[in-house]
Amino acid sequence: MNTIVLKKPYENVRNAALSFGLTPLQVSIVANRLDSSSSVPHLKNTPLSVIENPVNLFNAKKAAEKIALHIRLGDVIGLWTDYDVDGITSGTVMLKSLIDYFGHPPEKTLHIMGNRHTEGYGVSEPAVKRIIHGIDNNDIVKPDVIITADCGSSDEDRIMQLKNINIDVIVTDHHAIPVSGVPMSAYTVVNPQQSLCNYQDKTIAGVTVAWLVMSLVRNELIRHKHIPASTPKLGALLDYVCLGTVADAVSIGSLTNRAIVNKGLDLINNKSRPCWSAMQLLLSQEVLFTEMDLGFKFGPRINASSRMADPYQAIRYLCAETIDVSLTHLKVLDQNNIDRRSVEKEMLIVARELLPNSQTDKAVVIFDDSFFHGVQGIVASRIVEQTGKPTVIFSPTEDENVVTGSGRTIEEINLEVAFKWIEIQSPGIHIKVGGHHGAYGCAVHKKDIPAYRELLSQAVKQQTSKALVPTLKVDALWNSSFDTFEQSLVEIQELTPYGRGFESPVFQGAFTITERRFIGTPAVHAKFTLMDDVSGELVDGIFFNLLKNERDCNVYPYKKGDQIKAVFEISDNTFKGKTTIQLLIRDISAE
Ligand SMILES: [Mn+2]
Repeated sequence: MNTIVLKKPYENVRNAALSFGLTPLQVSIVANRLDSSSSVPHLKNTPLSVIENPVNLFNAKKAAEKIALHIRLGDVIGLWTDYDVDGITSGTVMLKSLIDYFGHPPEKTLHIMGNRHTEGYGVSEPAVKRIIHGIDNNDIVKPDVIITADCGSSDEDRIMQLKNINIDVIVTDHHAIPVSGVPMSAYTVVNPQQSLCNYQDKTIAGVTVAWLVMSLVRNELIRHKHIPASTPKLGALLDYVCLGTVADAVSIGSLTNRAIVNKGLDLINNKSRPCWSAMQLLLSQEVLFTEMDLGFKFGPRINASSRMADPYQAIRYLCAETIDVSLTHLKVLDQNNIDRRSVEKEMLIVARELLPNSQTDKAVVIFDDSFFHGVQGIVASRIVEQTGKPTVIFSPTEDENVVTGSGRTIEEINLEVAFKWIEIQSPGIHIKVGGHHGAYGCAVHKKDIPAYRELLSQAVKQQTSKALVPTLKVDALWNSSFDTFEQSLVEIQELTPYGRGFESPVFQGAFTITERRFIGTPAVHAKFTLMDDVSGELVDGIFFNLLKNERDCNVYPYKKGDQIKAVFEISDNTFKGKTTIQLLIRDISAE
């Protein structure tokens, strides 16, 4: 059962939004999400001009000069990225920049990703050994320089090993800087999180940092006349940047991120590349893609490749030169995703059985020998939804004494603050740790799990004294100042994109059920026709996974004729070319 909480608007933003001429519905959306009024005028159709000059990114120019030098020398350039969507798109952006825009020979461009299961996140020890001893024991020359993206900030030891064999490492990243500081052995570190960085927007994705650095490399190469001044700017790569941004769940309240998502979606919907057409074919998509599609359809398929199999499969899909080839690769990703879902389902059942009964714990830490590393973050998210508490799911590694964990959280609790607090309380408990506000990963000794559970709970207690329960946040009670559902949806869509930090609006209203039936196989979803008690308007509603199993339909308490309170989002549903308004119901209770 959810606790319903009404969001509190920021008054200064409310006033600014009102005077800027937003509708009452839009005012409540904006004032519940932003704490500063300065971005109000730029929220609709945020233009690319809001993106700050990359020169302001600390060390970006130094990095760009060095990268440009290696390009001019024709050196072998290694690109080292994380294996999630942000990392994979970062790798793609850097590959495309080097090869397509800067004319660097493909055979002198190496993309290196750790194996999620055997090598782990970031610039990991086993992956460094692969480089020191030759990539996969092939006779490929070692890279002369390595550029990281979306990783590297907490990899000093490994970066030092690379430096010792004369490979300079340029770190580009957006993850939290560890307590011990930025990696000293790196040639330079570009990361908006570092205290010396004056770049205003600290919420950009790893792929955005990589893209900004590459745009400075372009300037450098033009300055040195290595490429013509007519070389196009890197704006056409914003489709990839957009995908990484949405999938990494960075804040969509940020104007930079909003501008990137708007432009990227335009490119994707204009089928600027075969991979976007292939996705449309696979999904039989009838309408334009939205940021929700990127998050819920593109992201999981691209992530599934490293979770279940080979991360390079996702690169092959994204970079394919024809729709046919792209679709062939996408079908493999799609199968990986189907496998991922079934593993996730089984793991979630076990995790729910292992959930402690204690209400006083402020965090959940669960380990089981059967757990699978590739989906532990997703399972952690589900447990957060269920319990309302920050959660770390641990799974076994090849070393029987060591477990790796993924943490997820609620908005109010900052995991970066939490894991740094743990680090100070119990130095060395983390064999490895890294992440940011919303998510982190770590490795600890298996014997330390009970201690870790206690530490995480204490760490969360430092940030809140409130009892943590699952909550549903509601923007406003549905009222007569709002327009019809159809017009309201238009107003909501004027403020796209939505995502973390700028969530899709949720309302609570009073309705009478005029029709109810259960659908699906098994029939656990409910379809309603509802009458809005305020306006008398009739509207369709759907409540996915309302029942635990089909048999419960006879005992479900709310039926035709009942007056209820429903928490809902407004959406539309297109079926066979016909679009109708449909409320996505999240909670029903007695009026
Ligand atoms: Mn990232």
